[in-house]
Parts: sequence; structure tokens; C-alpha cells
Amino acid sequence: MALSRSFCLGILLLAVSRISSSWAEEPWSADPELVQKSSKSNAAFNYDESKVPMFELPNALRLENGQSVSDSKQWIDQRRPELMNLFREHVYGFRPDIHPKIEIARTIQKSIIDDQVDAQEFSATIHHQGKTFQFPFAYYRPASAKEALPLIVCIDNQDFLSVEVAQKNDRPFLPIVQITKRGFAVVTFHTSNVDPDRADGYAEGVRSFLAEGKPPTKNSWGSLSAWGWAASRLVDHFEKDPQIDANRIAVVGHSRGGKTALWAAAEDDRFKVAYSNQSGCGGAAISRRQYGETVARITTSFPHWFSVNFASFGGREHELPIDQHELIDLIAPRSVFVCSAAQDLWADPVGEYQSVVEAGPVFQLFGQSTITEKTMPVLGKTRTADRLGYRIRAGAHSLTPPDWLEFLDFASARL
Ligand code: GTR
Repeated sequence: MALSRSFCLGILLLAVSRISSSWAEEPWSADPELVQKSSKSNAAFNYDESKVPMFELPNALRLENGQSVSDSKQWIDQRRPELMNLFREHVYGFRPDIHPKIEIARTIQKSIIDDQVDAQEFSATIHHQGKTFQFPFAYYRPASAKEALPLIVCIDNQDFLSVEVAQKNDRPFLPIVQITKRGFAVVTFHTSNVDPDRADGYAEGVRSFLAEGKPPTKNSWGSLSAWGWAASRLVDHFEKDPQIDANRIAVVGHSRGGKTALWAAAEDDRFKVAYSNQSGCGGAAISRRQYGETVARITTSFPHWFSVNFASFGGREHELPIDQHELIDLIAPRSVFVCSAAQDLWADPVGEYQSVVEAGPVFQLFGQSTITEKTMPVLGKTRTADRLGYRIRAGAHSLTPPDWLEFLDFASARL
């Protein structure tokens, strides 16, 4: 299946046509000047499409016993559990089989920004073996809404949008006024408050707390999975809230938060939509392409994000028993929106798009149409097919209000 050669050739031809024409509606390809600049300034990494290695992607529809998956039931009963375990073992790690009592207490309640948004802050207290671990989260909903609303769980890898900060209404990463105006409630927490986002932060985080201080084993969960676990614990709380429609919950994240959002939705099917913004390596991008950030690099810079095992695939990505298109498959038949940025070559936009296309056959088992075009979409034009969406926009690595609005369009139509 899934051959890289045809994909790469398509991209190369586009790069050539880009040089000879400036037709505004042509499919996106990386700006040759940016490619050259990135290759020079970051010479240890590949930014040249022609140097992407040849590879064959693992077939999501082939069972470990060699048989082919022929329908959605076989996918759900047999193949999906196999793939989940492969991703747990080799990429994100196994979560502990512990279901601690979690107490939620409201600490702040206010109406903010001209009485438009009802803002609340909570603290979650996790009880385990006579000890407690706490993290704060904040919840925003349109003040005028009386009905049960769809909920967005935002995994915030940059900061905690406390009520105090939200009152200033100047944080474009999470523009709660725009989001709540569209009829969504939002709950958010800061990743580092759950599991510190540092290679040496293990002892202070929830993973160590639940392991009673014991060090991680080779396949135990990394921080990405711990952050996703926290997102699910917030769903435990809000799915019982009559002001929330438990069938309309989405998970959103940018960059490392985008990797987390995809994995959170794989682990928990109560997330009906997942939005990965520029998640790149270990997120939406195909690892075998080794374009921009690589497995070796990410597991060196951020060893705490993944299971220890993932690092062993640095430089031998072709031996991974999975690739990232199958992470998207694990969310089928729910919805996935993947976005890239034209200047964010580090996150490999082509590899992110390729994942969405190559995820298709599993979604097709559920009778859905999928994105099949091998060429990238036009810059700024969202491409969708049923439950899958992809967009590349101008600009750099960031999550911005226009990104949110595009996502809200996608999510509104699918939730
Ligand atoms: C980068 C990292 C990426 C991406 C990003 C982020 O340094 O290499 O994988 O996740 O951080 O989270 O902003």
C-alpha cells in the first residue's frame, strides 16, 4: 500500500511548477528559499523533499497474523486493539491500570468580559495510597447559554489560562471569547501542572505519583500520555454535568499538545473530534519521512514525552511496527482535523498531510469518504472529506484565533 515514491514525486513536481509559475490556486509546496535557509541553519536535519528516504508504510488493515481486515467489526474487535498496544509499547507507553478517586472543587466563579463568559476555576485532587496530587483547571462557557453545550478540552502546553488571565482577554493561543461566542464551552489545564514538561521533572508529576515514586519502565507512559489522561479525567467530570452535551466533546492541542490530543482521542473514544495543530514528529507527521524533526532528535530533546522504547527507533524509523497515519486510524470513525503552517517545516507539513490521506482506508471501512488527493491543498484552503480535514496556512508555528475559527467550523459540522 502507501508508497512514498509516488507521494514524493507529486511533491517534487509541485516544487518545480512552483518555480515556473505563481498561479495562486496551485497546491502548496515548501518555499524553496525557506528550504534552503532551513537546510543551512539546521544542517543535521533534512528539509529537501528529494532526500526523503524510500519507505513502505505499515498496512493498518493487516492483522499481526497476516490476514486482512475486511470490515469495521474486525477492525474494532481485532486490529484496533493490536495497534493500540503497538503504539503503547513503542511510542506513548502504557498507562497504569489505576483508577484513583478524583475530587473536583471549585475555587473561583466569576462572570467576565462584559458578562459574556461564565468563568470558573477548579482544583482536581487525585487520591492514591493515602497521598494526594493536585492540578488546577479552568472552565469557560457563554454566560447566556441555557442549553447543554459541546465541550472543547484544550491541552495547553504553554500556560494555564486562569480566570485572572482570561479576564484580560489577550491570550490569542486560547481566545475564549471567540470560542464561547460560537456556542462551545471550554475546559483547559496546563500540561506542566499535571506532569512537568522537563526531562528531569518525573519526580514532581502524576506519573511518579501514581507509581509511588518508582522509575518508569521501558514501556510505561510518557508525559504526552499523562497529559491525555488528565484530559480524560476532566471528561469524567464534565460528562456528568447537565450543562454539557457528553456526546459532543472535542480535544484540541498545539504542537506537543497536538501530539497529545491525537493520542488522547486514541485512548478515549468520548473525544468525538481531535484537532492537531502543527503536531509534527510523534504527532501527525509520518516518522519514516525523517523530514525536519526526527525520532532520534525528539527522543533526545524530550525523552519524557514518550515511552523509553521509542528512542530505540531513532535512525531506524523503517523498523517501527506502526507509523503515524495509524494514530489517525485509531480515532476512526470519529473526526480528525490536522493543520500545518507553511513556515513550520520542522513539523513536516507534507508528512502531516500524508498521514491524513494514508489513514483513509480505515475510515472507508466505516462507509466514509476520505481525502485521497496526493497533492497538497492550496495554502489556506481547508480540504475535508466526511470526518477528516486538513489545512495548511501561511505563517509560523503557533495556534492563532483564525486557526481556532477554522477548527470551530470543522467541529460544528461534525459534533
Ligand atoms: C519543539 C519540538 C516539537 C514541537 C514543539 C512544541 O521544540 O521539537 O516536537 O512539539 O516543540 O511543542 O512547541
